[in-house]
Formats: sequence, C-alpha cells, structure tokens
Amino acid sequence: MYDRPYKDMRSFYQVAGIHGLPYEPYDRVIGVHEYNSSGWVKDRWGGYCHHGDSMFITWHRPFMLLFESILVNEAKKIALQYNDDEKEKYVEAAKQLRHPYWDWADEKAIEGVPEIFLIPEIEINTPNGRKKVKNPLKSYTLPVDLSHPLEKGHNPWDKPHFIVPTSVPFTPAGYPTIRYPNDNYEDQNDILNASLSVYVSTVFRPGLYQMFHLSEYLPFSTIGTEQSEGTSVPPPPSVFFESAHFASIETTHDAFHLVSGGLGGHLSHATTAAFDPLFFFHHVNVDRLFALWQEVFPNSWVSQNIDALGTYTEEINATIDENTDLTPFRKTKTEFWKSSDIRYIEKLGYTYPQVMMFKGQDPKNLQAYLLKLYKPDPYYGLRFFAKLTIKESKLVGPYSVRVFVNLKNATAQTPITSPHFAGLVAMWHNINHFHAINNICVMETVDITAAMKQLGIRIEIHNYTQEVNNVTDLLNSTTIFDIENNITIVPVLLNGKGISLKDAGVNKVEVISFEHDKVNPNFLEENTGQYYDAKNF
Ligand SMILES: [Cu+2]
Repeated sequence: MYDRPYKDMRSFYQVAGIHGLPYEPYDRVIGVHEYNSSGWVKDRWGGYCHHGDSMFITWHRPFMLLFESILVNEAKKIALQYNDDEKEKYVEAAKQLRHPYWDWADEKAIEGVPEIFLIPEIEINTPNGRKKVKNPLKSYTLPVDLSHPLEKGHNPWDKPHFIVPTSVPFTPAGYPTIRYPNDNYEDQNDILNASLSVYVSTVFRPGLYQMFHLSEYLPFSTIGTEQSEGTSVPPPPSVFFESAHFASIETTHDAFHLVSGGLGGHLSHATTAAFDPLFFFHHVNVDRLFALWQEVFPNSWVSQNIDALGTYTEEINATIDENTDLTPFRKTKTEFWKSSDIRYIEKLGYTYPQVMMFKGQDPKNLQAYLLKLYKPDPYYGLRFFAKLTIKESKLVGPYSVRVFVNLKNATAQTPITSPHFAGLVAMWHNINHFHAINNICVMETVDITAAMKQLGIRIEIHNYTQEVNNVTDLLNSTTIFDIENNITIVPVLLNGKGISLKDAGVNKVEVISFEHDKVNPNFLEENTGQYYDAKNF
C-alpha cells in the first residue's frame, strides 16, 4: 500500500487521506473544497470522517473494512511471490490475515506502546530472502506536500532547528509521520510511553469501565450532546439529560489520539492522524469496543442527531440518522454504505474473539467480563465523578482539561504523575486548520475515585452494602467535597501551556457520586447519583 503510486485508490496515501487531509475526493465522491492556499473559507470540517456526532463510531467501521480488505489483497498477492517450498504457508497466512487491534486499555499498556510501533527497522522474510527493512508500523512518509503554506519546502532536519508546530503537524512531502517530535524532528518515545502509562490508569480504563455501563446509544457513542440552536432535531432520550453523561467511546478515543501523538505528532490532529500507521491499530480497537458494546446492549442503535461540525460532504448542522450515507464508502456503484448496513459485524463477515467467547449467552455475562477486565481499581461501594461541561471553546488546536483533587494551586506545570491528578477530558475534535469550531458542547465525566483513594480521602465510612441502608445519609454525613476547595480544573494545550477556563470553554463542573449496585450494573444511568456540588464558570 505504501509503494503504490499515491493517486492509486488502493495506496496508503489515498485510503488514509479519506479521514482528514488532503480534503480531496476519494473514489470520485465529490465534496466541498473549502480549503485553499489562504486557508479555510468556511468553518466546516474538511475530511470525510465524522467526529462529535452519532456517526463517529459507525463511520469508522467501513473505513477500517476498506483498509483491511486492501491490506489482505496485497498480502495474498505477495504470498504468491514466495518460492514453492514456502508459498503454501504464506498463501494460507494471507487468507487468515486481518488487521490487528491494539488494546490500549489492557493492563499491559501501562508498560507503553508495543515495541513493534517504535523500532526503526525490522527483519522480515521476503520473497527474496531475509531482509532488514524500514519498519512500516513506525511511520509513513508522505508522498505529497500537505504542509501549511508557510512550511512549504522546509526541511525539519535543517539547522537552525525545526520548531515543533503548535497547531497542525509538519507535513511536507518526503518526511515521515512522527510522535512527540523534538527540535531535531525525532520521536521522543520515552515521553510517549511515560504519558501513555498515566493515561491507561486515569483515562482509558475508567473511561471504558463507564462506557460499558451505558445502554443508550448517544451517550455511549459521542461527546457532542447539546443541540445547536436553530435545528429541529427531536430531543434525545430523557436519560440523556437526566443522568450524567459518562465517558463515551469517543472521548476515550480522543484521549488516545492526544497521548499517542503529543505536540506536533500526526496522531494528535484529525487532519493528519490517519497517516500514522498506529491509527489503524487504534481504530480497529475502537471498532472492537463498539462491537462488544453492541453485544452487551443489542437493542441500542443509532438515533437521530445533528452533525455540528459538518464534513467534506455534510453540511454543518445536517440532521443525520442510521440512513445517512457513510461517504465515501460505496456499497454499489450508486449506493453508499449506511449505518444500518454495518450494524451486524457477522453479516459483514467478521467478528472479534471476545464476541465469539460470549455468543449465545446472556449479554450480562459479557458485560460482567468487560467490567472486570477494565476495572480501573478495586471495587468501591461508591464512585465519585467530576462531570465537565465544555462549550464555546475559543481554541484552535487540541487541548485537554485536567482534573486535580485537593490541589488548589494546580497549574499546567503540575505533572500528571502527581497523585492529585484524577484524569482528563481530551478536546480533540474542535479544530479546523485555522478556525475554532464553537458549535459543539461536550459533557464528559472524569472518575476521581482512584485519586481520592490514593490521597487517603475516605470513600466509604462503612462497608455500606452490608451496614448502611441509606446512601444519602452516608453522603450527607461525610463532607468530602466542595468544588471550590477540592477540585481544580486545569486546561492545557498540547505544548504544555495553560489556558483560561473561559478560552477552553469550561462552563461548569459538577461532582457526583454513585453507589455501585452489584445486582444492577446499570447504576450510572439510573438516578441513584448524588449531586454533591456544582460550579459555573
Ligand atoms: Cu480516531
């Protein structure tokens, strides 16, 4: 796929280029071309991919399938090039090949990104014998200049030093994709692994743990929750507003993008993310999590929503539902795949190991398995959450909103390895090249229980399941939180600079606690939550 001419539809460049840059038609599916040398004409997202709406999770499914089917076809062709004594083995392997996923919430991910994504060279058995080759999973070299006009022709290895870009990553032709670039345009894998290790326990595992409790499609699938003004979309299910909006698959996915790319890294920006080969291992994992969630909640499915950001082919604020075309993925010459077509993975001819393990069983068994697998910390009778409402951000470029417990003077310089750091909400989607997109509202929730535990804040005064009948009394008797003193919200740009709550669009923070009812694992959605305190900014 790397070696094909870049205009070939089966080249890595063309397929990866569906997601964001170069904002050009794939498979003759014409969109708006509102990006020119002077920048964006309109505040509309220029790639085909959906973010911040209910098609985020369904759009990426045919995207992964397209990539995988091309990859497998290449493998089948390469297999035929081996000598007769090896050919059969490779032909068989190519038949079995599927794009792997990397589970970044697995406990093993605390040790960092698997080495296969980091080493510069690998030795493989080619049809012409064993060879050392440039590792295709470490980076991809852009064949086309996609750089900002000011960067054109610039060589990042030139002196004076390349300056790590604070917005769109460096993307001239002939240079590899990169993660956490330093001033010499080299990957900083130590920073990548150290950051990832913190995220696994503070963001990924708590995020998935919350997600596998959410039975409603919208809160599960996306960060965007509030309708934009002037649209006529019916209100979402009542549970959507009445209960807190817990971590969606999208917000956890967003956090992975930020932490894997870092400042100046291609994965950190929707415009360039798909050019890093790690993107596909990440998104196949996201698809797997989607498939598992579908098995747990088989009756939940795409509901009507609005596309607040727009795409290359979709107007801003277009009404979308399960019958909206997943462009540019063609089902036939005249029809596109729709979310309703990709609902059942078995009908598409694939599955995942954990889906198979629990086939035919009560979905609660799979849910219990997943909750155990991603449990962020030992069982507590109560869990505490900081729920953030973020809207009208003034920022161009990704940032994160960090939550600290009992550290009133926390700043952007406070390391995330601090025991006071509870977790964060990643803001990944709110960008175009040059304009902030403000018509999105994010409500996401950070689990602060583990940080409280680490700080020695008493979470349970009794083993309440046995001894305390009235949880409200319990909560009222322990004044754990007032937000003013106990919770500090710190928005931080990718370059580590702090920004004001106002610029970051942080409108509100609420602290909520829930009792975890073992009998009914859907505790997040039932109104058992205690609102402790709320603060508007
Ligand atoms: Cu993504």
